[in-house]
Amino acid sequence: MTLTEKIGAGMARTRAGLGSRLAFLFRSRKTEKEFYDELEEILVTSDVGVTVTRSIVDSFRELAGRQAITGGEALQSAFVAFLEQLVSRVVAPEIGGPGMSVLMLLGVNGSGKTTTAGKLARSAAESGRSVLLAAADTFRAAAADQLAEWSTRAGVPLVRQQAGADPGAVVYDALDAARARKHDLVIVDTAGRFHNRENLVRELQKIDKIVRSKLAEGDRYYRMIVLDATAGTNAFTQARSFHEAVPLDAAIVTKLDSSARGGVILPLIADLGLPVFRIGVGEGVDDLVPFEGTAWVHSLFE
Ligand SMILES: Nc1nc2c(ncn2[C@@H]2O[C@H](COP(=O)(O)OP(=O)(O)O)[C@@H](O)[C@H]2O)c(=O)[nH]1
Ligand SMILES: [Mg+2]
Repeated sequence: MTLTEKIGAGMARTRAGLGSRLAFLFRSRKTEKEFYDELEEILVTSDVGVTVTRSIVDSFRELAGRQAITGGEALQSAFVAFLEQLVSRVVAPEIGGPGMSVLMLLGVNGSGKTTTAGKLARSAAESGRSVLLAAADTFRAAAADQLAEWSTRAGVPLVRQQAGADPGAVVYDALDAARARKHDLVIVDTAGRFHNRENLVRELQKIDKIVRSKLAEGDRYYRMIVLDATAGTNAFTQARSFHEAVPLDAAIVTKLDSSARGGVILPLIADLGLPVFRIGVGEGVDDLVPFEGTAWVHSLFE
């Protein structure tokens, strides 16, 4: 399967939901006011969020007016082009550099961090990188076991400690080990829950500080939030709140295959300025693909 086909298949539900609602609207005969009211309604109910929906509707209406496009296919093509431009505003970093790369995955429980760490480890290992996994979710005993399964599946080593250990210590050990054994990518899986929110923030900031203190010249460090697309606008709220605690470089949106809405991608980009690095389109090891803005927009309508 090509990348575009894979995105297309993973987007089947979003296409049947958000995509077909949009396509139906563009084919319908409505007054201008009815058209834009309904466009707004579709976007808001597809997790785009009120602020970004308003800005999309206002800018697109202005653009269509300026170009004197009134309806039907021409209007749909203009909207596709408009969305393409919007999702291309920010570009996700590709991982790698002359030195060691560290990728820290953050996000609430169940968002898909451990699964994503496993999928990324496997694809990086397949492309010849020397990968190390770090089990910094020490909050639940099962968390490191789950990552250990992925480490076996991906054929990459794992650094872990017993449940309840200091997650900062795990990261410290992992970075030392990676440096000594010349790994070029360390993927850090973190906890989505601690005794309370303040504790979680403090733990994540501590891990972040440890990573930064261990970086050498030429090393790269990426902090990415993992978001569950089916959480809808809550996923956006999570991204904003984690971004305040630890500055994020990108987002990974999982479970797009399970969402008929999927619109949360738009406010991540348009409001938070966060590029989308990968999207999860299934539970399998290969079901994590680069986010290609143009392919994503096209797959909505095809
Ligand atoms: N359908 C689907 N399920 C996913 C995807 N990513 C993760 N999951 C599932 O979501 C659940 C929670 O994932 P997990 O990695 O344990 O989340 P964590 O708590 O953030 O580490 C698991 O059952 C995963 O198989 C995805 O892209 N699509
Ligand atoms: Mg986990």
